[in-house]
Amino acid sequence: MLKRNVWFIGLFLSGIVYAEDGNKNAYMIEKFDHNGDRVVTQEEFLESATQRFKTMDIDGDHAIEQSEFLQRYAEHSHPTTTDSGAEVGQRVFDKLDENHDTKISEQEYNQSRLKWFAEADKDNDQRIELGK
Ligand SMILES: [Ca+2]
Ligand SMILES: [Ca+2]
Ligand SMILES: [Ca+2]
Repeated sequence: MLKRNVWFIGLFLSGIVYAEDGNKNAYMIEKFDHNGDRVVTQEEFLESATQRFKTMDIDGDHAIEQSEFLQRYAEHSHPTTTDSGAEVGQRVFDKLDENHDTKISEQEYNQSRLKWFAEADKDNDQRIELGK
């Protein structure tokens, strides 16, 4: 369950909608393949991560503070009856803030992004293609 949430979080942060496991790669290609070769390289992926980070870093200090994160999260999340958006957002934030300094640094952010990349890159060739 946690793993599923974490994957959802990754999709949320990248601004794409939730996809079932089988369609992950298709969604990632649709979203991150900038040059249209149906392959997402690590560079293409991190480029998008950097853009996204800048969008979330409202005051431009190269860190996403809790308030910035929760503000963005509230704008995009759809709270359910069992979980308020703020609670979920807080959990996501804690997960991303690996050194617990109440900020998500660009490094922490990129690290988490690389985990998504690795998870989707099943044949481990640093490229995301359909089905591998
Ligand atoms: Ca490409
Ligand atoms: Ca900031
Ligand atoms: Ca941190």
